[in-house]
Amino acid sequence: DYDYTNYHTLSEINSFMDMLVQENPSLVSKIVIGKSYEGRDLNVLKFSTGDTKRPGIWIDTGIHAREWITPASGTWFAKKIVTDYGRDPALTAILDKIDIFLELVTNPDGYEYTHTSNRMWRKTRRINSGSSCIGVDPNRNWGTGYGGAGSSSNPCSETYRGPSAYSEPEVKAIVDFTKSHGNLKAFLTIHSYSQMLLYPYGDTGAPCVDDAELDELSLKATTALESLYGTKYTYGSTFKAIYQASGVTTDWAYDEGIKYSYTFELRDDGRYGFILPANQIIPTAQETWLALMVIMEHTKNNL
Ligand code: 0X9
Ligand code: ZN
Repeated sequence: DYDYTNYHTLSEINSFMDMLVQENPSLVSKIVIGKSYEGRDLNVLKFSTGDTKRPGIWIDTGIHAREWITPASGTWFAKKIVTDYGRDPALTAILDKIDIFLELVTNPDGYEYTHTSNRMWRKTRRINSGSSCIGVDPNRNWGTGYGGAGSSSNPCSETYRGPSAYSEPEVKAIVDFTKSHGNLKAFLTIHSYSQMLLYPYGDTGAPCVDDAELDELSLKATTALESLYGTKYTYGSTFKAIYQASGVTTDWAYDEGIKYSYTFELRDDGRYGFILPANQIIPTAQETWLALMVIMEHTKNNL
């Protein structure tokens, strides 16, 4: 059985996905939305209780390779969904109307590299022409605000934006999937660390049209999260709450018309940072799930 109290390699997470599908074939399926730069499958779990084309909620974890707590939490979410469907009325009501798409290891080349070579790797593993530095920041590579302040043109930078918008196949695959789906209502991208809930925009201090609603929903979500173990979260627009960042996922998703676009920054607040001890995986996943449920319920009530 899968051990949720430890971090896992890419191949272990891939086996987890296949097992989950095998054990819950009427609820879970696996979609391959593309291939990574190094040729690995980009796997997405689809949770769906109906065969008609329903609205969708997107969740991705592991887009930054070293943020191990995020795919670890994501696997726990996946198990939670199959356990709670038909038992928890709130989740059941969501899944009776909406499909959930969960990409656990959004940057598989980078994730593999953090296990084999450098635990602190963040970016993709693209070979940059004209540079000996490797990789692009997949959270600066999106087309909205691409190239702006809060991203770098230097391939050696941790926030290198890449040669062009959507240059990274890991990013492009999500763009293509989102467009072909055409009906995503929430887009939740999970990072660590800082204990924050962030909404658009990142590239400008100007509030987005839905600023008031997204702010109020952030309060509800972080209140639910804090209620379990007292973990303190701050929230706000990316630009105001954290720093200027352009070409980020949520700015793109929001401008695609997906109103409920949020970035989570999970535990902790810096004591361990990216190297969060494994004994915090389950509590982190449990508390985060409460916030996700608040956002998913709100999404369901506002289709
Ligand atoms: O800088 C980032 O990419 C994110 N922080 S992290 O330490 N996980 O790298 C925050 C950027 C805000 N993200 C979005 N608005 N999508
Ligand atoms: Zn990150």
